[in-house]
Amino acid sequence: MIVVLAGGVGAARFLQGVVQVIPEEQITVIVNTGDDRDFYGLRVSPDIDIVMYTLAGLVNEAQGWGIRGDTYATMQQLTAYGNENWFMLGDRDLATHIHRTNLLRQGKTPSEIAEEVRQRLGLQLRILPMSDQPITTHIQTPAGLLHFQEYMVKRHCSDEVQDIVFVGAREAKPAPGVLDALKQAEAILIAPSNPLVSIGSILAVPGIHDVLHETSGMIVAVSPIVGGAPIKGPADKLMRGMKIDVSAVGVARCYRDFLDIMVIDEQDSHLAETIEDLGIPTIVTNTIMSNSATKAALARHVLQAAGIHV
Ligand code: FO1
Repeated sequence: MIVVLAGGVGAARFLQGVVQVIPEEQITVIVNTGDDRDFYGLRVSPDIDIVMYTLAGLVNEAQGWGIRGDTYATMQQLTAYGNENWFMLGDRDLATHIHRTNLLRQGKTPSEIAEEVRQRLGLQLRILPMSDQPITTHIQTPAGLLHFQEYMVKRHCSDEVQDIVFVGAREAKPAPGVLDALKQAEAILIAPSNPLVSIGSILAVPGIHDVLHETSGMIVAVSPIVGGAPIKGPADKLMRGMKIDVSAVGVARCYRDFLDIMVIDEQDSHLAETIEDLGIPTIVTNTIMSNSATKAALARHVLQAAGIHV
């Protein structure tokens, strides 16, 4: 079994490659839920939805989130009622949040709901939220402690980043199956996701970081930073705020205490030596996932680096 630690868009695209190379039933994805937030009384779990919509072929490819061809009539009416509209939820996407919230009210857990939706969407891989308890990523800024979606979507990452806080992490537990999957994994792949918020929140769940030290499976990470900038999202602003070099070297430093192999892009080949000096063997390849073939090629490289025959 292969475990993938996943955030949103970058992870979903990476997984589109992984499912081409190994059977879906052999993949367990542990997904960040630190970005979850309630809107209009509905629980939105963006990274779980991004991963599921992408693998089910439903995603709006241009955005990387939401459902392709979705309409926004409900949002328009909510706006007419005076609601805020900085987080755009499409009509069909809202069905997912209504369904999730309804099941939560019936007493189902986030991992039970993820399993239910996965089956309904016809996906074969296992999708586990990192925790069934709420852990919410917040950014400490001069304007106060902001929920990650507020920092990113509402305020367009314009605030100075002073700290990253995972509210609720200390009291939370890994979701059922998470620790066992990590212990039993033949390989653990860290998707090209934001190391500080997406992967950082997974690592903040008590027990997960420790198990990464104990597991016998190889741990291989793909850098989401290429040529000194993230492919998507605000990783650069967060890394700068946290005084981490905005480069594949900075990413490797985030993971250095448990990482076995780092995968970086050809554009960053000059950084391989510096990462190897940290004691992390480094593989240089094309990590730009522009089409289905490049996604599969990257997945093959990463799995082979982890010692998996593909
Ligand atoms: N990102 C935006 O920048 N603007 C939006 O209005 C927005 C809506 C949205 C709705 C559902 C969903 O699942 C994701 C959505 N995202 C939106 C993306 C999301 O905020 C981030 O990409 C993830 O949280 C980062 O992993």
